[in-house]
Amino acid sequence: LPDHIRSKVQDHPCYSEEAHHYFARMHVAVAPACNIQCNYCNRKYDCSNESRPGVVSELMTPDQAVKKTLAVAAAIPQMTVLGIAGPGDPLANPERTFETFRQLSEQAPDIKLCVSTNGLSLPDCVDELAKHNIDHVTITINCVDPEIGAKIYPWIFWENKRIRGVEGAKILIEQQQKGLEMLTSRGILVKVNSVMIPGVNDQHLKEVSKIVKAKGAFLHNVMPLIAEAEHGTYYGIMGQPEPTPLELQALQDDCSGDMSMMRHCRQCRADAVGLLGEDRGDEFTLDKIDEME
Ligand code: CLF
Ligand code: SF4
Repeated sequence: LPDHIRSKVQDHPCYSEEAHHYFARMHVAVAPACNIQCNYCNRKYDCSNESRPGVVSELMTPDQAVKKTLAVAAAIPQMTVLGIAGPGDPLANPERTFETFRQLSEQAPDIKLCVSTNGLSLPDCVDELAKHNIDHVTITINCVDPEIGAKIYPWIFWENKRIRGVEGAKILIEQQQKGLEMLTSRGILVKVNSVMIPGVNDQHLKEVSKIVKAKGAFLHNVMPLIAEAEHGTYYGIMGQPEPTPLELQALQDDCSGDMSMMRHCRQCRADAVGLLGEDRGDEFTLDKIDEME
């Protein structure tokens, strides 16, 4: 890797396989609203942009999030990255998300800032992301074909209107691709997450991988659909099968000819704290942080 990229990824547990053994990340759940509907989502729970559906995070204000981040940074020195990844879409909550980033970039400039989004509002937010020195952005891109998109996204909320089906998916795809190009042209590292939905987009994700690589994405993270019926997601109710671990690995292998694949994702919740796969969030609830003071 070139030096300027290595310095950005070497202590980021998601962008570097190696780093995830040593460095921790934390998420703050400051972003409740969302501007699209994914068929794998249950809005009562965390956004599947990054996180497992089925876990409710403790929603907090930007001030509370900053307080929590500083408390965790003091307690866990390996915590190098603060991410905002839900429970809704961070960029559908720009005031809350950017107020959190603004305070942290002033008060804890050594912590790397990271954000995950469905991409619908991304082009409008690129300037603001660059302003706060956000070097790592994840876009969840499940398709580049609106016909497939219509099977994943029943609607989007766009210019004060709900737009359904192929028309909505087309706008979402255009915004995602435009946001991706804007970020990579500024040298911001982009990871693309894709949810593998058997029979819907599994074959198509190879094409997605090619296209996002050509546009400069750094890493592709193909994650398995989680569709347990008790989460009340559309796919769960419809009995959509989840990929098996072998099917997931085969697709990751197929995509890997085109770009670096992330294979150590743990589908974290929107308030996760600690090494990947570890969740120390319960040690750092707002009540406990108040007690620490
Ligand atoms: Fe969080 Fe995501 Fe940043 Fe990492 S998680 S916002 S890039 S700091 Fe990492 Fe968790 Fe997988 Fe996400 S293991 S779900 S890829
Ligand atoms: Fe749910 Fe996230 Fe999709 Fe919004 S972007 S509908 S919160 S999974």
